[in-house]
Amino acid sequence: MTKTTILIAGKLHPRVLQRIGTAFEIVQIEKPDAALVDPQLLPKIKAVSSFVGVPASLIDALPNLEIIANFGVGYDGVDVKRAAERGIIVTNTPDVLNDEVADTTVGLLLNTLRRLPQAESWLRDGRWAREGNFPLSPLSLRGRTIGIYGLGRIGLEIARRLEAFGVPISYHTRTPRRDVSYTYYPDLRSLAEGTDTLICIVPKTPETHKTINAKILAQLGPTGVLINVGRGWTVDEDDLADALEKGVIAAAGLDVFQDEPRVPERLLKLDNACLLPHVASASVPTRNAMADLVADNLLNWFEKGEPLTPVPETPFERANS
Ligand code: A2R
Repeated sequence: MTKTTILIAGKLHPRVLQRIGTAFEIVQIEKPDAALVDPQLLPKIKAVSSFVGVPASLIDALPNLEIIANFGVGYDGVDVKRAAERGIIVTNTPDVLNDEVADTTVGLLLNTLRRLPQAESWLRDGRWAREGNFPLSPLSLRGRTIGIYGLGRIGLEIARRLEAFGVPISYHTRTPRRDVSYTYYPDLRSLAEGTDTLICIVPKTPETHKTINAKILAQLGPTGVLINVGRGWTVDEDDLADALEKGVIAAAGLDVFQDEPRVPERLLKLDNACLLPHVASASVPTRNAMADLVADNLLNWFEKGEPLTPVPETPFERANS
């Protein structure tokens, strides 16, 4: 029997290939560009897996495509509208990264407030011995009020962890959750007005573009702190750099940027910005779990005709549901 052909578009976690390499015929290309695929292979490809996204041009070039298995919970790089129009299932990797991203968010928050990376540099540079104690951090988690922008799978785990720190928690989503007692704000502006520590964990959608802008940052005020672990897309980086330079807010901790891996020079220069290279889910165990979910979606689709974690835009009606 001929094996089903799967296209791996761009660099992907090696465990995905280890898991599916024997069951399927694998075609690998450097980036998601149909021009890089041997034209004779295009009609054979029934699945695409990618970490960097799948544009409409690639979807259009594959007449027999059935499924796109995205590596990551955010699937904004996949043209999901085009996939849905063609009846192609898109899967992502929800839940398996919630704890890791939430843990990292708390770490980034504490690093931003207590300046722990700078304190370590102080020690390593010999300044502790030469100059004495590291300066007291002007900011602390004590007395803060947390506002979470996006209380989905990950946002909820962030909230649960912060509960243990004894800080009040509020949130904004389009629809209030019935299963939590945190204070709900119906819009982002009032959330920023009512809190001083804004944590962003919403997806990249047309509605969330640059929603954290000068007006929102001004509402946070001079002791305000912004933490972004969602997508760089959501923050107006020029407005943020202005706010950090002028003291409109006190500090920011960012794991995500608009044009990764490029980080604006203005942010790099700022001592009140704590910057990470998009590592929130980037541990060996969590990336392995994400790779397994990608592989299991593909295996389940071709062996049992069911995806495990289809995205809401390409729903899958199970025969017995
Ligand atoms: O608005 P709702 O009720 O659908 O709540 C979702 C919220 N959200 C928004 N909140 C306000 N304004 C919007 N325009 C908006 N769009 C979405 O974001 C929900 O509370 C949350 C998303 O949660 P989940 O879909 O469970 O995503 P998860 O797994 O927490 O990941 C969030 C994002 C990913 O899309 C990646 O970009 C990143 O974290 O890794």
